[in-house]
Amino acid sequence: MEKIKRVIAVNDMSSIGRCSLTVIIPVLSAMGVQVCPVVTALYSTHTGFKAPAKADMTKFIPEVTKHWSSIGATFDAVYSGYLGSEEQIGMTEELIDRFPCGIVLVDPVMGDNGKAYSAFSPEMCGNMSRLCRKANVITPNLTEAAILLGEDYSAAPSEEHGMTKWLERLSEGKRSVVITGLELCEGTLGCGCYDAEKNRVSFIYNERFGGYFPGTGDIFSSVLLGGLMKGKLLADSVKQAAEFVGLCVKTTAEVGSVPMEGVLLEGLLYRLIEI
Ligand code: PXL
Repeated sequence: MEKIKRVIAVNDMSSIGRCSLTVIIPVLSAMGVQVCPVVTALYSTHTGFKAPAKADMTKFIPEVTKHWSSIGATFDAVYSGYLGSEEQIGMTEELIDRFPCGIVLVDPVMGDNGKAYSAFSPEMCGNMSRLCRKANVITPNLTEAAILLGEDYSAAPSEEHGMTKWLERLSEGKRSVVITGLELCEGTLGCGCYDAEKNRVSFIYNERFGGYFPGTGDIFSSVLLGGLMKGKLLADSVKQAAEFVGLCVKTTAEVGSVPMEGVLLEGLLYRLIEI
């Protein structure tokens, strides 16, 4: 059996709604990766539900990393997602420095559908931009790409040429970039992909299914990371991630499940075992 690789996943645990660690752990485990969570907060549900109960874990984070250093723990990747404060963004930067890894994937979770999430101030968005500089792969959706570039979401490019410019600007010539949620082509949902190692841009289109489901960004980034940790090329990993998310959305929409509950992942995880 091959050595099991492991990833530090800096994210929250939302008990209901299938996002963040409740999807990251099963997805990466199915792909044969050990997830070591650094829990930023506990939520009763994700923030799309009204008034979730929350326990902030900021103070616990340095204790976790200190203990890991004391036992000489090592990791193959760092993956960060939803971070609740400027302080947590700073702690994630420290963690990346403390545990040097070949793969650092930052999903700059800040908003969707053209709007920043309510908890994200302009200062936090600036700090997220700084955190992205420590990554070798970032996976913003179109809303987050616009925020990182200081551009207006409504002025986002609507064709590949303009989107290539956004990908190149986000990469700053250094990091790979995957922009998700592109509607460049009627009836499809696309991803733009800049591979910094190969200096190559590609676009991937999948059939678009109706409805908005929370947590799909987390599932996408997790499958992508799983692929990269298996040594696959960025574009191949993006394709697999987009196809898996598409399958989850299609299955969920067919069943008619409540969108706020996220996608019905449980019955589809077996598909990731063979990837
Ligand atoms: O999937 C992103 C996410 C993560 N964590 C929490 C959220 C959201 C999106 O709404 O509310 C708590």
